[in-house]
Parts: sequence; structure tokens; C-alpha cells
Amino acid sequence: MIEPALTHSILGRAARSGVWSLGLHDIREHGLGRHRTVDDSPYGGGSGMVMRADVVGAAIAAVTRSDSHVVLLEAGGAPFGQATARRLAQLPHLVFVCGHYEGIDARVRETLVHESISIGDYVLTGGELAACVVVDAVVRLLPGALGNAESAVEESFSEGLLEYPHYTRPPEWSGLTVPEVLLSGDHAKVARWRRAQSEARTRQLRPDLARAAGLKPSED
Ligand code: JF5
Repeated sequence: MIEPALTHSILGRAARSGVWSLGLHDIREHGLGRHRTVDDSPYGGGSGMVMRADVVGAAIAAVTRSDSHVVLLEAGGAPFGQATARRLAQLPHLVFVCGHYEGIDARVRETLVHESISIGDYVLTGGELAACVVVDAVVRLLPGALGNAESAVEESFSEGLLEYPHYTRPPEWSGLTVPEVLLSGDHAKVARWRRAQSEARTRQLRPDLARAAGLKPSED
């Protein structure tokens, strides 16, 4: 699941050109016994299974270096955002621990995990897709990862506002036209229009971001 997601397209090109590299490690290789068991029932009772500290601990130990930063993906982690992506992009070696079942023995998080991250308030079947999301957001920030065509789209988030709407040819499609101002050639006017669109969208869809960016609530 992870390999095709992270070796496709832009991330794949960046890996092939040496910007980053991916190592994939199956925790089950550290599993116990004939069934390579990685989980057990929770102390204290209850449903579901918990990933064993000894197994996950051995898996982490096998792949970490002295400069590794170990990240656990779980719904109960700290909310992931662009600021976290920027911070992780500065680090030399990231290890993503992907939970399954009800989660991982809490002693692993306390000892071997440097931070626990959530990509949103929903439950996944495992941490792999969440790790792919984080890796994508981090790798595209590495120097040389993006070509000119893909660059730049940090702007909206570094401003803390949502993107303005984009248009390209044809000028009329399905009876819909492109806003006049974008065809006017007046760059200052275009910039003001885009800023107003960003602010309006942010107020409407993300009042939390609007407040954080210091936008006044609109009248209507
Ligand atoms: C996971 C046990 C981790 O469900 C998530 C998740 C949701 N938002 N961010 C991450 O991670 C997978 C499942 C079960 C631990």
C-alpha cells in the first residue's frame, strides 16, 4: 500500500533523484512464534487487540539511528498541519510507526516515540495511509523535491488563508465564464480580487483560520 503511493509521480521522481529515500519495514518480522504474533488482548479487559510493546519495540530498535525522530500515527495524536510538516522537513531521519488494532502498548509511546500525530478526527484501519499523508506533505517541502510547475503552493497556507479560485482556458465552459478581472491585465486589481476571494472563502468555510489570521467576521 505504501510503496506505490510514495514512489508515484512527484515523490517518486524526488526519491529517484536522491532528495529522500523510503525504507519499508514489516513489524511482523519481529512477531513471536510460528504465527509471528504482534498483538495481544488488553490488560484490564475490553474488546480488540493491542500491539505488544516487545514486538513494536524490537521493530523500532531495528530501524532507528541515533538521529532518528520517531513519529506514531494515531487518531489520538496531536493534530497534523503545515507547521508540523515544516518542522519534520528539517529533521534528518524520520521513523513512522503505523498502529493497527486498538493501538500500541502505551509504554512504547512513553519511551521510544518522540511524538504522536493525528491527521484528523476519524478512525482508519491502520496508520499506513496516515503516514503516507504526512510523508507527502513533508517530502514536497524538501529542497529539490518539486519542479517549477509544482512549486509555490505554500503561499496560501503560509498566510493562513484558503486558496483563491483558479481559472484557465477555455474562457467559456458549460455556459460559465471566467471572472472579468482575471482577463483585465491589471495585476494590482487581480491581486486585490484574489485576496478578497481568499478572505471570503476562509470566513465562510474555516472561521477558525479566519480568526487566527485576524480577519474581522463579515456582516452577513
Ligand atoms: C491507527 C490504531 C492507529 O486511525 C488513525 C488516524 C486517524 N487520524 N490520524 C491517524 O491511525 C491508524 C489505527 C488504529 C492506531
